[in-house]
Amino acid sequence: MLDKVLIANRGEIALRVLRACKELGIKTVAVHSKADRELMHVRLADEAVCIGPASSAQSYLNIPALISAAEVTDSSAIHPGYGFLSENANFAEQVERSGFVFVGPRAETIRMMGDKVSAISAMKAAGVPTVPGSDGPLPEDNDEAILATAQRIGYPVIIKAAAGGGGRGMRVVHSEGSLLSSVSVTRNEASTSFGDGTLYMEKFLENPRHVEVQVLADGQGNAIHLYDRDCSLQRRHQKVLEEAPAPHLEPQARENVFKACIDACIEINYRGAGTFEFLYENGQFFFIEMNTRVQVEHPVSEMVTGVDIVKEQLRIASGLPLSITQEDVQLNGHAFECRINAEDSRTFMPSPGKIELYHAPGGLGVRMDSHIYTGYSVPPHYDSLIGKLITWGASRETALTRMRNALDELLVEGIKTNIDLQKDLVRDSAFQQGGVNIHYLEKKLGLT
Ligand code: MV4
Repeated sequence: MLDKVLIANRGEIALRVLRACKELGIKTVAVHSKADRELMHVRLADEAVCIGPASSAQSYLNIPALISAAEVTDSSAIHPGYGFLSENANFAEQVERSGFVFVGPRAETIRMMGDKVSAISAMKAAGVPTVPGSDGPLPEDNDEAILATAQRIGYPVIIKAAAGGGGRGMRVVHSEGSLLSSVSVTRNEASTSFGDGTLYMEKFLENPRHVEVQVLADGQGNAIHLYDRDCSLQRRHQKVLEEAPAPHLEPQARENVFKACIDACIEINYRGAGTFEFLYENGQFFFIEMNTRVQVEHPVSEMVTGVDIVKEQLRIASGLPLSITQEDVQLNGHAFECRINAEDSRTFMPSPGKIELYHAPGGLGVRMDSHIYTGYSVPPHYDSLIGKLITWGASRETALTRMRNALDELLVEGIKTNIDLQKDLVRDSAFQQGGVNIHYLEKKLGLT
């Protein structure tokens, strides 16, 4: 087992990784900016290293400082959490070249998945169902070929940047007349934003759900899935409320997609935790992207399987095989996660400031993953996530009832939060029925 892990992150995920390390008897190193020296991850880690003066995100992106911190503390590995450097292949490469274990996939896997064109072609080759599309990059100098590709796919189509993902660098095209100008604008945006103007094209699915499959693979020939999550409730590509399993899926399509994900992990010799993102429409799954990190919403999968995803990440990074087989993973009950954000309920703008009172809910089937406390100041510059409230129940209805009650117990005073929005959502009748699509929340917010 790894001896000491440096956690290259802050906030709730730094605490999440700390807890997993402690259960495994792994020593921990926190890193922090000067402004963050009072934070919970610094208090709870065995050691802490200040890696920068900046109160902005810069410190946590400073690769030389992170590697120096690993060196001076004699750490054996670096866990990146999510965000920051978690899907940066160059970081993973530098970590490993410096003699540390990167808790995540090999750099080449991260690079492959970061390029959405190569990710899709690898998954398609492995038998994962993909969206009908260009099957490769759009040519830079052949307008006729681009028009023909769109013709073959059928309008509407969506133009996406190969280096994009998570909703950045995309444009929907409804008819031939606007195709070439849209391609040109999207290419310029992609070049400017990502330094790579490579584009691809897909059939635009009008009303899909966002369903993802959690996997774990040890890079030693073993791979398992931890079932699915529905993350359709989102606003401007920011997920708001997630659940596991995804409700009302076509059973055969679902079993097929689980098998395809596992086969793909074996095929590419995947190592670590990963997420296959799908659009789900009319009973069919369409792969769009793979995430090579632990995700914000991983707890809902943990609650319905009993598998500690971060502990498995650390075991895999230690060179150990998966501690469980697929037969050991039983889907049990239902879980929801409400993201608690420090934000203005009308404008959704971040709302930093001092938390005058914090009281976390409790009880059976209630989990609060958060780093905040009464007196904590939510800093500006970072994303607005201040915690995740997760509930479990033997049935979806029980889990949802627990979430309603837990949200009523949750007190965060002194700053603006989205708690009232979450209280409203868990009482929404379409959401209570289950299976709303990716447009549901934005439409609801437009009306209310
Ligand atoms: C799509 C799509 C419809 N058709 N691709 C947005 C985020 C990025 N991961 C992929 N996205 C989409 N890709 C095709 N072929 C609609 C979206 C999309 C979306 C996807 C998942 C969750 C929320 C979304 C919100 C708007 C658009």
